[in-house]
Amino acid sequence: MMRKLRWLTAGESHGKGLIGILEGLPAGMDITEDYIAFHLTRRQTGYGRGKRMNIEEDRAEIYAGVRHGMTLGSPIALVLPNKDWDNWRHIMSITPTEQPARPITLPRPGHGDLAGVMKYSFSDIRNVLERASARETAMRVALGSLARKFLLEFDIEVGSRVLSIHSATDQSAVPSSLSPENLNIHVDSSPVRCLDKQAEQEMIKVVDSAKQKGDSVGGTFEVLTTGLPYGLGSHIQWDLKLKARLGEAIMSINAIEGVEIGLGFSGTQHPGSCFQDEIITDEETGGLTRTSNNAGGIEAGMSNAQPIVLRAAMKPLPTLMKPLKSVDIQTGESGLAHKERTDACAVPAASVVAESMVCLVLADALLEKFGGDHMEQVRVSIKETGRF
Ligand code: EPS
Repeated sequence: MMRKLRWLTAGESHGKGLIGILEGLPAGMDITEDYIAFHLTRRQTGYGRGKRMNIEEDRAEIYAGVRHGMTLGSPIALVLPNKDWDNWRHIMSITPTEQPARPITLPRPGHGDLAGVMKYSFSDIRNVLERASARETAMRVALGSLARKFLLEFDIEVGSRVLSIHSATDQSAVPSSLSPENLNIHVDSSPVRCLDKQAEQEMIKVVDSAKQKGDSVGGTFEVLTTGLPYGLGSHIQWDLKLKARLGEAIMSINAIEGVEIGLGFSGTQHPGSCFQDEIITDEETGGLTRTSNNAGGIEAGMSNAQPIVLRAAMKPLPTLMKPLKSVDIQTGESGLAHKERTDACAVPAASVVAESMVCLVLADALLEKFGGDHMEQVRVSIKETGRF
């Protein structure tokens, strides 16, 4: 449901690399490969990742759309090579090979293995798992960093933190003095990207324990956005609603099984009189503000100038070192699911991916309302017509 931006990714997890194209960003925005690399590194860190992350050192090359460090308004193309490709040249060979690798035939419950081979009539699960892999989210973060830079030009900040991993929960609130960018600086120094130090230790423990048992753990995280004006998205049609657009983007992330905005599910425990955010005059600015932000910054599908608060749930990853029951798709015999190198926990990485998806959706919605061909046009439009 992108209206002004268009983007696509290509690439298999153990192929040559990932490719992404983002079209629709205005001309005149400064961008460097270092800025993109900074956010790619944020996604790679996080307690519980497997050995693959020691191999990859993600750095995207800008292939098109930028000249002398500035966007041209033309499609921006990024290439992100897989360092691991050297170890996979034979298995993932693009040309036919005389001795193909043994096919994978025992689908992992919870992965795309079974549905994928049925859908595409494959006899080798690798033909599905390579693209179903969350490796692809590296390119989303690369493209999302372009959208993030665009938003930052207008003081719109997006940050995130992990709220829980398995049974370990961080109950702390984000101090109002901590902007989303500062929140990121703070939690990026935590191996599990959480604020509370005691919760951090508990989270590390549950990841260690899962790893020891050959198991995996999921969790929840929160994405916060500040600085948005009124009126991104619209109430007039289902596919224009900002809430729907964010929901779609977050639900498209691998292993994400739920999204909530504001109080979300827990809001149902409050009567309307407590849930709704009363409107008052801000004594300092003379403008309008709210007594609370239970709606999470969106009302009737439009941003309401309050911070956007979004939470999401990631299921435990399906590749297990102690595999579950499965059936061989070639022989029909019972067996144990395919087992390969994986992450015991990827919740911290998923929170950075979710930030990136939020950046892409919000940049799109901002351009829809204040769009222009050049950054200066967008700046003037926001300054003259934006209401905060
Ligand atoms: C993934 C399995 C692991 C992860 C991978 C996602 O890869 P491998 O099978 O090569 O060890 O490390 O994530 C990434 C490569 C990444 O960049 O996030 C999976 O099956 O989804």
